[in-house]
Amino acid sequence: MQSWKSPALPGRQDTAPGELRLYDTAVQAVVPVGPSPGENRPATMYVCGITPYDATHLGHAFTYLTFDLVNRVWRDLGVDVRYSQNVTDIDDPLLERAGLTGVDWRDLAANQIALFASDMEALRVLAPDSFLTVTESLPLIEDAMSVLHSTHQIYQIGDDTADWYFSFDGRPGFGRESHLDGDQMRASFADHGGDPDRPGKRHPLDALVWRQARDNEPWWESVLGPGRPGWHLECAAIACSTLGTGIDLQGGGSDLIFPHHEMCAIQGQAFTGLPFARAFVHSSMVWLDGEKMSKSKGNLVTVSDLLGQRADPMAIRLALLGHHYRADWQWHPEFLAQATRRLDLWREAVHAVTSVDAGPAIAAVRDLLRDDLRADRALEVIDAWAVASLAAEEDHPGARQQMADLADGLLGVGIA
Ligand code: 5CA
Ligand code: ZN
Repeated sequence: MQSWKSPALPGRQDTAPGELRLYDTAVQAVVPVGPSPGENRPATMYVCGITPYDATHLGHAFTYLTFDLVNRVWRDLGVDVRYSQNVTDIDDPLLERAGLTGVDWRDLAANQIALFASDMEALRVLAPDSFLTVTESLPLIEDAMSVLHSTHQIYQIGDDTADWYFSFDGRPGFGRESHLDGDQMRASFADHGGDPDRPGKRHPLDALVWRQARDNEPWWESVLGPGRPGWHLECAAIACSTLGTGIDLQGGGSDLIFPHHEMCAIQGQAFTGLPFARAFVHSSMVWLDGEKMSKSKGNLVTVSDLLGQRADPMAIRLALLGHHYRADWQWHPEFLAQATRRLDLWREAVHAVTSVDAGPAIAAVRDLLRDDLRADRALEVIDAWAVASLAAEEDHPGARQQMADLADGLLGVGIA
């Protein structure tokens, strides 16, 4: 699938060497993520993409902005980045929405993917290098499934639907990403589309890898007969085929910690024989009306709604970046009003005739972002520089351009 158009990055400035540190859900600590200084290899990042049945809401946008910062910090460190993102364009909620609205599921998906891409472009999110839909990826998913089949790691359950399941079988390493105990896993599995109580399964946590064709559902031919793939295997197969094994970062919102990312890791390891990811990073949930913002519940504010109300996309970006990626927070329209004032201040300062040295502020912003993406505090550093610049009596040579380039390149906020 064609992704969106990336904004141009300003020329990279010389920076102090360093590394990006993030909270790894598996390690339960802030640790270096990506190549270490002097290690000459690209960073690899897979971020779980949208299920395209409704418009991008601010929770999705917050998640993709979090990983956009990761991408930008790595590039600022001089690291090449390989970024892959999927689109779950065949899934139960998408088929249900298509059925309810009388729209062909393919048209619903295509329209929502186009809307997502235009939202990402407006928010100046760097486009992934690989942006594969599941329907485009069936051959590579089938390759992964064939390995699982020939190595007897999947089985067919004996009722007349004959779906295929990944055999959990108490695998070593399962649980190291999410740290949940058995009861918690079972509950979370049931809450996120799993079927722990389905009769005929060998273990409640066995996950569907191939759903045999049903009447009125799309299906494809495969080595396991006609049907469609299971969610976790899709992401594991797309990640491994686009980026290889041992990727630096598997990312998504915290609602994907279990079962999705635990299952991706165990299934990816099962068909490659190698560890799936070095780090698992999760963005917090954005709430609205006392609950997680979600398409299924309908409590959401969409990016396209705000753009339709003439919000400046850079103000939307700033409203989201003002929250650290690790603590859940609730959306309030006042965040957009505050961000609009902040954007006005920054614009005024970079277009003013006076300024103070940007060097210390730029170094502080870099340190804050490298140390667990403290974008919320980095924005305050730029506020202070802007206020001081507007009150200054002289113009510090180059400072206003340097600050505009930093905001653009590292934070993705175009203020020129
Ligand atoms: N297609 C799957 C991933 S393979 C999926 O979860 N799609 S989604 O459309 O439901 O979500 C897309 C991304 O947005 C996921 O990373 C999800 O964790 C994140 N997300 C969903 N709701 C929120 C929210 N309220 N706040 C923050 N991130 C969210
Ligand atoms: Zn995924």
